[in-house]
Amino acid sequence: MVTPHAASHSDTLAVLRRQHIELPSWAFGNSGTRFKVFGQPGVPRDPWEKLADAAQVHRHTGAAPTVALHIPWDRVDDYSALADHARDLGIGIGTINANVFQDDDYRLGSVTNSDPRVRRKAIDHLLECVDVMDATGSRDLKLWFADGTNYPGQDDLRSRQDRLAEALREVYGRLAPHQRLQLEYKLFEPAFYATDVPDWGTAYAHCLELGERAVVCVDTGHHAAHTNIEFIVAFLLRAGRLGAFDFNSRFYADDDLMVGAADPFQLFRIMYEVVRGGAMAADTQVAFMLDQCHNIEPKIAGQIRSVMNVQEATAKALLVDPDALARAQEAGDVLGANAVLMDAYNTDVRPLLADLREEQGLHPDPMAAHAASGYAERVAQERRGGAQAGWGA
Ligand code: LRH
Ligand code: MN
Ligand code: MN
Repeated sequence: MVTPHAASHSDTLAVLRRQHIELPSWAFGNSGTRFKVFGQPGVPRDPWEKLADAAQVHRHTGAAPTVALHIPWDRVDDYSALADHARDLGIGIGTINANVFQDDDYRLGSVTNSDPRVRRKAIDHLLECVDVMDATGSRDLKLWFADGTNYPGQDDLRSRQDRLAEALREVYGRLAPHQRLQLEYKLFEPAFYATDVPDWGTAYAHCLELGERAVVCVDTGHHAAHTNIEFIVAFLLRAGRLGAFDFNSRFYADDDLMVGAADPFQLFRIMYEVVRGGAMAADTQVAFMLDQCHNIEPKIAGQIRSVMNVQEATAKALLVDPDALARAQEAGDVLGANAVLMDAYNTDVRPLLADLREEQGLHPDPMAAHAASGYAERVAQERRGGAQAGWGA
């Protein structure tokens, strides 16, 4: 058996200590499926309370210091005041997600719509999101388009690419030099026949046209079954175009379940490529974000569990011994090379992470600490009539 001893123990701890996982504001609101949104007691009534819940996740994990906003779900009058509020809570505002999918005008698409009036409206919203970034100090604008068609012949596939490129060019041109455009792809849904940004290749090609600060966001739930996501990660990192992850897990479609729940081995393989590609370095340019909905489980605890799942996958990926792996690969030792990875994956890293938390002054078990804190019971008393995550809001 090859004993995993990859990075030295202290290097591994240093990486885990600085690991930063961004939370989605929408994970704290009520959510559901097309069939039912289940309300939960104590859910936030506004963006200010969503930040308070995110701060609770950070308080017990020490690894989730920023929150992504979704505009207009998180629309407020004063975004710098919201950023101050985040700071007072010990966290910060991260990525700004645009929303051009929840308006009757977007029935046939947003930036790819054949109607120039609708395209203008969509682009204006994207530009407004850059204004929000200016106020919050955010680096990343994340764009996901629900655009696509349901029937062959419904619209011209190629013209829609032209309209998309034109819109992206205008938004990219509005960014400040320190700001980036994240382009997120998704295989299908809500469009079923053709989606305008269906895969990483399309997103990557548009990013290349735009310039260096246009990067691809990999939402792990947005692929066909059995897609080798770690290959995409390796490819994009090599090309310098992996901008972010939207982590979640799936059994069937875009399920938005807790990351690492459906397939922890896949998450490990992804995190191994992240480590291999140098993206766990202190100056990493990759944003690690959760994009999940907790329809039936408690939301804050669901986020805590997800952060822990990413930490565990990362710790295991850091245990892969690169020298032993390279030796086995060079020797064509198929089973030996595979064993190096499997030995790391099969290591129980929970004690290591518990020690790390204690060293940071945290409870070794964030789930237990949150449960014992009484936070959920307190907000259930204080908050009445919590808001929906955004869907249908
Ligand atoms: C689309 C998506 C995208 C949206 C979020 C709410 O499925 O992954 O990132 O912004 O869900
Ligand atoms: Mn996403
Ligand atoms: Mn999604």
